[in-house]
Amino acid sequence: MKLYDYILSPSCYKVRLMAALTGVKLDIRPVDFHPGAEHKGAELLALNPAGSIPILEDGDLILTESSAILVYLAAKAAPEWLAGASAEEAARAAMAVLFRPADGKSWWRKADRNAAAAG
Ligand SMILES: N[C@@H](CCC(=O)N[C@@H](CS)C(=O)NCC(=O)O)C(=O)O
Repeated sequence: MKLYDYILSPSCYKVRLMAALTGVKLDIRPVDFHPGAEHKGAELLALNPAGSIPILEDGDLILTESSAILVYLAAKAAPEWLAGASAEEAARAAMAVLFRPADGKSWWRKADRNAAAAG
């Protein structure tokens, strides 16, 4: 799987994190995000007209929303996660998987931090 990646991007970071957690080996394709704005160039706009990264390529499949990419990696690692899961199980799994680092880390990191602060 090829990840169009920028090292300082929180959206790319969470994809790299999920890949590491699920044991998926990524073929990293560095994007000259700054100063080159390569994500606004013809090659990457052809993959993602929204002009953002991350972009994940897996054969013919192109995924462009980081949360969708996390779902894809998690579902590949543990197909039972979605197939046959109850609404409650699916929601609990989504709570763990769908997070935005820019929001101040995932809910489980915040829960750990709050528990430590509470003693
Ligand atoms: N909703 C998108 C947002 C991704 C995003 O904002 N990526 C930033 C880098 S962290 C980007 O490419 N920004 C350029 C732009 O949106 O013009 C996702 O989650 O994948």
